[in-house]
Amino acid sequence: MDTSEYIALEDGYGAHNYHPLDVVIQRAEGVYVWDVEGRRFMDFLAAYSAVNQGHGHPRILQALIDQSKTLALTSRAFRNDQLGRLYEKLVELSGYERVLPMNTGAEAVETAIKAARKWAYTVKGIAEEKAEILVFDNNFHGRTTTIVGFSSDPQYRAGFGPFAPGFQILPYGDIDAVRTAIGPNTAAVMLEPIQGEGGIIIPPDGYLKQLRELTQENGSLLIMDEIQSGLGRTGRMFAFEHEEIRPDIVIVGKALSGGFYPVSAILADQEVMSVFTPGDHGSTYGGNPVAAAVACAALDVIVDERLVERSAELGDYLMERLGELESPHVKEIRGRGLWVAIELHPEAGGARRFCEQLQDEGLLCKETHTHVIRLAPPLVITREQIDWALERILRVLSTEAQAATASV
Ligand code: IF1
Repeated sequence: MDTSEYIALEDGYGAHNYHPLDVVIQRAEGVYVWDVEGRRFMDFLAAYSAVNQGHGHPRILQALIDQSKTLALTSRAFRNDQLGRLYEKLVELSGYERVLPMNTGAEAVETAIKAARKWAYTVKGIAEEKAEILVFDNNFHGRTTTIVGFSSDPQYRAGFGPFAPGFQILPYGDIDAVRTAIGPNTAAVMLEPIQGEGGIIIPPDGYLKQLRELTQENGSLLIMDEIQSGLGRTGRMFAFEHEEIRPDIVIVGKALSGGFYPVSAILADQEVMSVFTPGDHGSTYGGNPVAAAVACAALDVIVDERLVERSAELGDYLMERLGELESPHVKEIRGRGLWVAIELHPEAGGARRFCEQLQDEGLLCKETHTHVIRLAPPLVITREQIDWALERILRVLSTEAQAATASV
């Protein structure tokens, strides 16, 4: 079958809940993917930062194979010999005392919400059913009805109500709005330290530190969703480290398994995690032996291959080279580590067509929020591969500019 036949097959039987680029990928390795026609592309999305370690990393693959051959699933009704290893590794890596493992990012976000609410009632002493969690516009924390209930994106909410109460949406980056909204019933403030889907939105310097101070004064929890920003993406193990704060709950996922298997978790100290008593919360696959073995290998790769440092060094290089970009279409270029947004002026007509031109040049990027080209390659990328990608990005954005100018 060729590309169009694969697309017809997928579109003929699947729900149309995505609008993907028309590329049908068949295999992948490192920073590269190949489509069914044998065309090679460089992946500048890395499955939304789930593939920080590069596609098909042999150490993680081997862990998946070995563990799957030995013991795949026991359920948490029994113990297994892999879960404790993952707990220990995450505790050593993060400095938090406890781990609660789940599968998808949304499940870990829901777990953080349950932890914050139960902590609010049993520790802070908020009246039952009165706990409130402050969240922010342009957030993305997943697709469950509770989570989309506090999304500011009309499309994520349309048709899916009624929604869970107990959330207040505030402008992201505006500390005065938090100072006004935080109160005796505030259980927690939850945010992405850098908003991914929102367009790689970096808050004002000092904002995270001010949130930390405000939540400490108020006696509420600070929850960081690091599912996309974490595990090296921004040049630190966790993006909150750019402001040297310590949240009360950290949510991890995606690159926690290097793209091989859904693994997520929340990290917290015993004071928060001890609100969960046996039977409070769980999941059939959460903390299963394959998830644990794969996540251990994925974390080892991040450390042993210095992916955090690479992200910082090569991210600086990428930003420096993008500084050469001369295009009337570009409004702003921003980023941290190997996570960069090229925001276009609305007159450019949207980022999608630039992504489609880059696809023709052999580079796969994904637009976000209409006007932003998101650059997020696997953290194993080399400087030479970045140069290869930059040549195409600079050409497409500047050529397009010439064409547009010519057509005026
Ligand atoms: C889709 C977006 C990115 C996340 C953060 C929680 C989750 C995500 C910060 C939930 C997931 C994914 C979901 C996927 C596409 C992608 C995405 F475009 F949807 F918003 F990355 F920006 N917190 N993000 O980024 O994790 O339940 O998916 O494991 O839904 O289309 P999940």
